[in-house]
Amino acid sequence: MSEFFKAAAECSIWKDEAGHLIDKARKEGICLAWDRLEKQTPQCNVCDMGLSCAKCVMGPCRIIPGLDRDKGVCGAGADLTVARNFGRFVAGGSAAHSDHGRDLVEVLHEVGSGEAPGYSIRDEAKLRRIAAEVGVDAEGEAPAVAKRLAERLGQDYSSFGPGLAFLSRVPKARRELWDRLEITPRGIDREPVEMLHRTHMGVDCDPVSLCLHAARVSLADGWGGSMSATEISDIIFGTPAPVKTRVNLGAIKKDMVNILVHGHSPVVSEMILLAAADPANVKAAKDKGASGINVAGLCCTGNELLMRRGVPLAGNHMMTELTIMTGAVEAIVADYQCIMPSLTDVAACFHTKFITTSEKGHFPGAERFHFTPKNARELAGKAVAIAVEAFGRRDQARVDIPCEPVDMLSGFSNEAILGAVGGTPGPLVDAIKAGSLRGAVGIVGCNNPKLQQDHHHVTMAKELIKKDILVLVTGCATGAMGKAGLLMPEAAELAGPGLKGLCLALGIPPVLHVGSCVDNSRIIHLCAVLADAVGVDIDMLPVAASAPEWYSEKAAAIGLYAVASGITTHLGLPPMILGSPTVTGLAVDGLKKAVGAAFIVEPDPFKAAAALDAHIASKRAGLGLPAGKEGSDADAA
Ligand code: MSK
Repeated sequence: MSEFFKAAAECSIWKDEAGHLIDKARKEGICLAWDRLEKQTPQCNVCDMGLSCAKCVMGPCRIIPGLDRDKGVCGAGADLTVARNFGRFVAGGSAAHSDHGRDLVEVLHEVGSGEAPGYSIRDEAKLRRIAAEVGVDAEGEAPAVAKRLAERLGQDYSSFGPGLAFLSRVPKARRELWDRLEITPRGIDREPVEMLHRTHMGVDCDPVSLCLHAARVSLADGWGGSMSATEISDIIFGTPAPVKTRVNLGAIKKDMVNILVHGHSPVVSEMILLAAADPANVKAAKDKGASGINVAGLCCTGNELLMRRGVPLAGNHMMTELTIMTGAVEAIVADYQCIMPSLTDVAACFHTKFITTSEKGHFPGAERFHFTPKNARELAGKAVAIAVEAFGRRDQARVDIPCEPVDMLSGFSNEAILGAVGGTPGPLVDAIKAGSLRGAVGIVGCNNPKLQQDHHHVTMAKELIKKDILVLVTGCATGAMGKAGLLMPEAAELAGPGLKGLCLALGIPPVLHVGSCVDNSRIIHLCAVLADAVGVDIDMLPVAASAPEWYSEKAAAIGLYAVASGITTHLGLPPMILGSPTVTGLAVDGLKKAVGAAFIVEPDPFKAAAALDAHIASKRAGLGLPAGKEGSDADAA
C-alpha cells in the first residue's frame, strides 16, 4: 500500500471516525440515528412491503392477502396500494429537487433585475451559451440575458409553456420512445401534482399506468428542475473546474470558529463563505481567541461549495450528527433537505448554534433567518457573527476531532471532463470503442443507517475501476469516496490497465466528483452527449448507475429518471414495493422492455458490481465492441 493510501486508510476506517464519536455519544447519553433505528426495530413489515395506506379516513388499511385482508376499504389491492405509495414517494423526491431548481430560477431573475446584491453572473459565457441553446436572445447586457433566461426556464414549471427547455438535449430516439409511452414530461410542477391527483382514491386504479406516470414525474425532475438547478448554479456561481480540497471530520479545525453549511442550495452557503472571509468578522473571531473562521460543508450544500470553491467537506448524511459530537462546531447553517430534525437536539448538548435560512425549512429550537436574494449578504454576516459569539462558549475539554483530513480532487463538471479530453466527446468515445475505457457508472446518493455507511459506495467503486469502468460520483457518496482516497489521481493504481492509462495521461482520478444530488443531471446530459456522438440511444451505451446506500425520496426520483432515460440502475436497498408482484416485476424487468433499462436490487456490493460489470459487457457486445480488458492487472493483484 502506497503512503498516500495509508494516509487515507488511517482515517477512512469507520470505527476510527464515525464509530469513535458514536461511542462518545453513547457515553454522554446523546441519542443518534443508529440508536433511534435500534428502537424502531423491528420495523413494520407491512409498511416495508408498501402495503399500508393512510391516504383516506376510511382507513388506515393494511393489505395482508394471506390473512384475508387482500383489499383496503376502498377496494384497492396490493398492486394498486404499492403503486400509489411508490408514485407519491417519487413525486416527493421530484418536487424537492425541482423546488430547489425554482429557487435558482428566481435568484437568476433577481440577479438580472439588479435586485440581488452580493450575487452576480460568474460564468457569462455559459449564460449566453445556455440562453442560445434554449432559444433565448443571448445578445446584449448579461443581466438582461439572465432575466430572459430565467423567464424561459420559469415557464418549464407551468403546463402552458413551450415545453421543457432541456428536452432538446435528449437523443431523438429516446424522445420518440417517451412520446409513444406518453411519459414525456409536460411541466415540472404539473407531473408531481398530477401524481397526487391520480393517487387520490378513485382516480388512476391501474398500477402500470401509475408506474409509467411515476417515470414521467421523475423525468420532469431530471431533465427539468434538477437540470435547471445545475445550469443556473453554474451561471451564477461559476462552472466547476478541477480543484484540490480535503475531506472528513478533520475539515473541522480545533483552533478556529467552525461553521458547517448543510442542505442543498448554494444560494445561502456562497454568502456564508463570503461573510466568513470578511476581515471584520475574521478580526472578531481572533478577538475571541480563534485563529480565524473555517467554513466546511455537509451533504449537498457541501458538494456545491466543494465543486466550485474547493471548500472542504466535513461529512456526508450519516456524519451530520457526528460533526456536532466533535464539540468544535460553532454553527450549522442549514437550508433544506436531508437535515435531520435531531440536529437541534444534538446541538443543544453543546455550544453549537443551529441556524436555518429557508422560508420552507422550519426546525423548532433553531435560530431562524429568512434569506432572500435581497437580504442574503446582510443575514450571512449575522449568521457568522452568531458563530463567532458561540466560540466564546466552546468547552475545549470536550473537543474531539478524531482524524486528519484526506486530500481529494473535485470540480469535474461536464465542461471540465470534456475539456480534459480536448473539448469534444470524440476521445472518450474512442477510448470506449477501443476498450481501454469499458464503460462508466454513476455512483450516487445517500447513506442509510441500515448499512455500514460508506462501505458499499467504496467497495463498488473499487470493484468497478478494477474492471476499467470509470466512476462518476455525486451527493453523499462523495464523502465516502474521498475518505477512501479514490478521488485523487494516485487512485489510478487501483484501476485496471486501460483506465489507469487514461487517468495517468490526463492526471485525473478513476472516480470523478461531478457534484451534488441535482447534479445527477450532469450525468444524464453527458450520457446524451455520448449517445449522440456514437449515434445510438442512451440505453445502448455501456453505462449504468448505482445508489448503494440510498434512503431518500429524491434518490428514488433520480433512480427512476436514470432508468427512464435508458440507464440501468442498481439499488442497494429495495424501495417499498415488494408487496406488489406487478410493481416489482416492472421495476426489475418490465421497464427493460418499455425503456431499455431496469433496476437491479442487490445488497451485496461485490455482487452488485459484478452485475453492473456484466451489464456493461452486454452493452459493449450489443455495440459490437471488444470485451475490453476484463480480469485486469489490478484484479489479479
Ligand atoms: S444530501 S438525498 S443524503 S445524497 Fe443530497 Fe446526501 Fe442523499 Fe440527501
